[in-house]
Amino acid sequence: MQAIRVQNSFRSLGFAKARVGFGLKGRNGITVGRVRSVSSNAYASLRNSPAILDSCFELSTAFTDNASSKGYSINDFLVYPDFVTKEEKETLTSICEKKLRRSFGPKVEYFPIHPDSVIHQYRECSASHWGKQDEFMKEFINKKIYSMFPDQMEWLDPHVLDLDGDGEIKAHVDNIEYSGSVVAGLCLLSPAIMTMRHKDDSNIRFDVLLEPGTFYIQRDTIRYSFTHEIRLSNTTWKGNEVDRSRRISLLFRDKKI
Ligand SMILES: O=C(O)CCC(=O)C(=O)O
Repeated sequence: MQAIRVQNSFRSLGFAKARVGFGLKGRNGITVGRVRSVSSNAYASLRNSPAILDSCFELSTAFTDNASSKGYSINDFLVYPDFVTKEEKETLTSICEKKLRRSFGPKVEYFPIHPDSVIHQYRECSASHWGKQDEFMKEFINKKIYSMFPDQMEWLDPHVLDLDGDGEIKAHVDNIEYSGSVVAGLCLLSPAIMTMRHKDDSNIRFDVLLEPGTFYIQRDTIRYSFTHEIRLSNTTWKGNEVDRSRRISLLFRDKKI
């Protein structure tokens, strides 16, 4: 059985209204959306479609066999491929890169290992402010990302994680003291395969293909009972080689209530 990392940073191992956007152009030409309401009941009912389950997931037999006895659900890892358009991906990547440059300077140097010892060859910053793009990004995040969740959820500052081509993320559970029931990510630049393993039995696992432009939500049973990792060695998806190179993810965690 593999070791589970539980860290002391943010990694360690009702029916209120929410808002969903559908189609206004923001200042950068990005679609940030008009606002409509959905309930937190609708959030709880979100499901991966059969087509997404087929194309983006690989479940182990042990995962399927133990789901009801162990009480976890594959719908606690939701995948939305093509969540943003090509134009939006480029705009968001450029904004994230500018944010990284302001945090670390123009020379691109990756840190070999994070103090939490989970992430290798990476740069990471939290973003309470996005410089000149602040208004635009906050509107985008509110209307496109937070609108997927119930209104009463409160959010920590987003993080930008830049993983070099030879970077990787070891198995961990995000610190349950630091944040709430959601770890969500918007994936940019290159695809990655994320592996989730049950904390008590690493045979209970599934892999998820995260293409650039995908938004994923890891919540509740999967967020708490499964580790997640992105390994350098994991580069084959359904028999095809995945082009693992530099990847940026924009990460959202809710506040612990
Ligand atoms: O980059 C990602 O999508 C996941 C990042 C991650 O595992 C973390 O920040 O704890």
